[in-house]
Amino acid sequence: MIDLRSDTVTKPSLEMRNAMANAEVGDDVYKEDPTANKLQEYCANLFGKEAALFVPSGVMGNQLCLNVLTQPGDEVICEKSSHIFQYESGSPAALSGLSMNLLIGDNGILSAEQVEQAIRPKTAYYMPQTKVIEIENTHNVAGGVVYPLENIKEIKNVADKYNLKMHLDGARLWNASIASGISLEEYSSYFDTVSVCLSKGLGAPIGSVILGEKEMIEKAFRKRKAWGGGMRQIGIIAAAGLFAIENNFERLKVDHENAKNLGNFLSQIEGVEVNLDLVQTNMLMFKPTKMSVDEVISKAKEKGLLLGPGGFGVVRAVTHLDISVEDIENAKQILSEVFSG
Ligand code: TLP
Repeated sequence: MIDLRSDTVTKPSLEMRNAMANAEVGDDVYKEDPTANKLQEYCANLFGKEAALFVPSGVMGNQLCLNVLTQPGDEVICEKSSHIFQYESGSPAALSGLSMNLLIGDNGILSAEQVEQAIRPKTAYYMPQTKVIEIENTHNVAGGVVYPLENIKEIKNVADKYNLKMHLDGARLWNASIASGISLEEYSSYFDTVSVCLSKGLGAPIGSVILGEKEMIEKAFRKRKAWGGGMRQIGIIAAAGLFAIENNFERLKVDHENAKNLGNFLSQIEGVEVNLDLVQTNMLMFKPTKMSVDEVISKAKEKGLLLGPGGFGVVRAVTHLDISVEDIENAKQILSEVFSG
């Protein structure tokens, strides 16, 4: 099976497993796991933030960040197809009592003007108080689109003008950085809190890291425990994260080339629409015009290719560490058979 459903499906390599097996460990609830501490320090440094915290998942990372930046009844401005709104089980409301002010972006990207217009007036005491602006880089549902730095800077200016906090869902910030050449530190500098995943393109089996000022991360540490995320000999998985950053970050460009290669091929097939301008990282969204999304997914599966549904009536293919150039060639063959009937 060639599995292009997500970059979360990668399995740890032998070298990664060795790093995990050899990790020094301790009880992280006492903050005594040397490998988790090392990963956190390493990431704080890499992203230019005061502190970092290892958390079990991207969802927990985002939700902890939103929680420590807000009070119940506050509002978060975000894009309508953002992961925090669409795919996190209503947690902003359920866990932190937040409402979401949803804006429709241009392929996931918000403009500063749009954001500014959505901010609640301070004088309207009966409205929710706008507290946080959230953006997602790369933007998943838009197809792994890289947020233009200009928009980020302008949105940050708006946040400063109204004294709002900024949160970055950087599940795939690694991909954005490789595609744009903009450092992780530069991207992070515009945000109060950042959440990045180790278990996506980097290929670790578990884990995310959140970053911010010491005070925020200390609050998140307490909250992580309260939400049942206090872990013990966590070095076993933190070692996989360190290994992943050190060995699998630069190579993301291979995944990007593979996605482009597949995108170029699909753009020439009848019955498929692809916007190649949006194939900027490791994702590819394509719209079947003569078949349903489900039909394409099930026909491809019969032939040994796993695909998933994208956000809005499109098929999603995601390239990753366990996908070779040969796999892409085989995927092309399978897709040409699927679309030729
Ligand atoms: N995304 C998954 C699915 O939930 C859709 C995927 O296969 O792409 N932020 C973004 C932008 C994400 O894409 C994801 C996962 C998360 C956060 C959550 O990460 P996890 O699954 O580790 O909680």
